[in-house]
Amino acid sequence: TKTNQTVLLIAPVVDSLLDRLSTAFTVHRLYEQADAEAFLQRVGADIQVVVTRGDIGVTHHVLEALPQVGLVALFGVGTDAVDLNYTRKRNIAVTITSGVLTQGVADLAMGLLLAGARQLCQGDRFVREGRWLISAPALATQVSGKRIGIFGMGNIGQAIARRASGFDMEILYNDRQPIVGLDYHWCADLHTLAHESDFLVIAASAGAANHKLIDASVFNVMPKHAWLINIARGSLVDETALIHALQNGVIAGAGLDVYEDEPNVPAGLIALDNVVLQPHVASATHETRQKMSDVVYANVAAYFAQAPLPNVIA
Ligand code: 8YV
Repeated sequence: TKTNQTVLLIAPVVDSLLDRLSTAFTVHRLYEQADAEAFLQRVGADIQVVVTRGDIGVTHHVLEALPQVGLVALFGVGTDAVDLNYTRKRNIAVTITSGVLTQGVADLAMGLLLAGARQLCQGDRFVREGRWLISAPALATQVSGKRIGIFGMGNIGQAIARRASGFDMEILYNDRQPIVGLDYHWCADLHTLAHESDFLVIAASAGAANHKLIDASVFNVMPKHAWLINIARGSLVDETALIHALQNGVIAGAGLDVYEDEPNVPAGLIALDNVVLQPHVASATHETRQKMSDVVYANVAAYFAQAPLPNVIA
């Protein structure tokens, strides 16, 4: 029955998913509780499923208050905000919205790359502010024919590569190993990739092992004309070192969708004209979010039906 199928929602998700979940199951919203601790003490024992966003995850502390929980269903693909060692130990399954956001995220990666190199934001302001009437626009940087270096060649990295090949770009990548069947140039390490690329695009999953991996040592080997694009996670980049590199002409610019401490974007980045900033929206299209909702719902429903979980990881 509905009452013993209980879901805890950690953070807001799209309304259509909230509506569907609420119609089928009992849904508690942690983010609406004034006193989360008291709330967890009251309902924690009833919760069987946690639904949360990929970028927000769920803390140890909350999971500890849920003795019956058997599934964490992520609205997203990044698992860095969930302690997978702990969920494994507790025998809690984790599902992600695999596959459905690949294209949207790859689209935004190319958007950031083009917006940065072709100065789309500057051009827009130039027209709106009437400056075109009195002067000529500045020259920008060509994208077609350049080298793109993709760090992290999973589904998203490969979708970016396919788009880049449409721009006649030369494609290089780094991943743990060369990927069988991929006809792009594999670089054995990040620094070689960074050194060889006109555009370095970060598409790797994040975790403790690659925290702030893109640091000053990486920026220092990048060509001065190179751009950094990040649609993965802010934690992969040493943001202070990035700001320093951008301020001092160590690299040409950056296109960023993700940050170390969202939604706080450092004033140092905001002050720079050679960066394009987006508010973590790579999967935020009507089409993608609808598919993500469907995947989350399917996994929660499967769990309660004691059926195999379609998108389980680990
Ligand atoms: C979303 C994401 O921003 O998939 C991820 O890991 O970061 C994004 O798709 C987020 O999970 C939901 O708002």
